[in-house]
Amino acid sequence: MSKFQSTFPENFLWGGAIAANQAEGAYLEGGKGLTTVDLLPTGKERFSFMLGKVDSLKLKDGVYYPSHEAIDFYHRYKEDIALFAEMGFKCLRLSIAWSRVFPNGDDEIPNEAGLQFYDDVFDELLKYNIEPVVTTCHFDVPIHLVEKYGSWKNRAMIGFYENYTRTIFDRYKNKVKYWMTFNEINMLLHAPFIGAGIIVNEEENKEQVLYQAAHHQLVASALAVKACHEISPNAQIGCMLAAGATYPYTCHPNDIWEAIDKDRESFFFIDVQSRGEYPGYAKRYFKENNLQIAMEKGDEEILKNNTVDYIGFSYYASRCASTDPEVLSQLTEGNIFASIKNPYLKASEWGWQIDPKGLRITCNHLHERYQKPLFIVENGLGAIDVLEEDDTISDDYRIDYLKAHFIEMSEAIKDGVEIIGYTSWGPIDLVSAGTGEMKKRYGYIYVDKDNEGKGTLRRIKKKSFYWYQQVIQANGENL
Ligand code: P53
Repeated sequence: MSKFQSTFPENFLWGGAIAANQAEGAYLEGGKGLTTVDLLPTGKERFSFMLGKVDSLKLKDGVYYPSHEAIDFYHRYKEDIALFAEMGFKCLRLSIAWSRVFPNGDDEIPNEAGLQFYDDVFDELLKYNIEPVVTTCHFDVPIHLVEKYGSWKNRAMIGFYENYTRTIFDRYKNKVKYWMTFNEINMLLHAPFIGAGIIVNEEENKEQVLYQAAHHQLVASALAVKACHEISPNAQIGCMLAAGATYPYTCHPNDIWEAIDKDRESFFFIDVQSRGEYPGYAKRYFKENNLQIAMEKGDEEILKNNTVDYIGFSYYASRCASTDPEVLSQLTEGNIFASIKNPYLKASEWGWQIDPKGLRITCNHLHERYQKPLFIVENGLGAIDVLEEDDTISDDYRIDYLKAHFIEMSEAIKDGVEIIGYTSWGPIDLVSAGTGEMKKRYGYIYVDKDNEGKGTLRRIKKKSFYWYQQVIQANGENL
């Protein structure tokens, strides 16, 4: 049993989290291939695209694609990492773009320029003793795999992903100690195109397609765990869940059950990745809904023998569940996970319900369910910031949000939950995954760029920069 912690452990990994497609830009440089996210525009059209209603896999003239330049981390990573180091980061979560390493996804030989880029980034981090925490796939499936194979609908993806992950585990085995397989794996059910490169055809049984794709991802994830343990025995590899507790809207038993049921849509993935087998409730669901999940001999054994070392998750908001049609007619907007409005909570400008205590609840739930270390790999407030004439940004609302969440995180640690680290989302402003906007900012560092792509890309420290620097320095003792 791990030691009781009355406060943040000494080696707690404070840091921030970014993703290749939302930060790097340079979308075709260094031999990189096109990915799903490179096709996502901004505005209303983006949402239907993300859900899998995709009319074409070609770029269109006259459309602005925010990932193409993003915040140009590809060229500015040294400057950005120096700023992270100045804040005292112990780790940086980032993702490798699959299509930088294998531009088409099914190539025989990896692209050396892509591999070299991440070598350079990891070296730069290690120079400042910043631990890289690496997601193998953060929403960006090489477009060739979508066109030729239908992405994760197709079992062939398992082999391509295994080859890709073996390549990067081997290449970076002396540099990376923390890995994660698929970002927000449960996103597949809610937004299949951004989640897993899946286009849903009208004639298909959507659930059948999605759960089959989920099976392929789960086997692929387990094979990545296996490969990581073989190639890099000192590394740890985790899963990544879009978390957030679901509360029953009332104490009516039907609402209680509804909340459990809603959470299980997400836990389903982690139950397989962490416990190594399909849970009974999933088998029942498949049977009663006539879903046939094609499995090959050996799949169950692969899942059983290769479970994750830790549970990575994002936490932005909690949700409510109800069975009352009256209540259900008032769903909140602004998030892929539509939720009933919780009358006790305030929401962000994008309608995400702010619930610090929900983080403590989520940590306790996950700990009780899996009995493995947790890693909070995304959390934060997307808000509109104002750059004043004197080049300052007073983002007190962000400090308030983070502070309240940190206090609840420390409560969870006192509850006995083992937490490896905390990486806030977008420590430097970057492109929003959900909306493609730049003005939905999460950073401690402001980036001069607007929703239309205009701006100098200049980096400016916000008030929260200095605040987070102090939190890290005091290891959370000063909250
Ligand atoms: P944005 C919702 C919608 C899209 C991606 O989201 C999401 C979520 C929240 O669960 O997941 C993560 O940028 C994701 C990041 C993303 C972040 O939430 O829409 O892993 O890529 O940027 C925040 O505000």
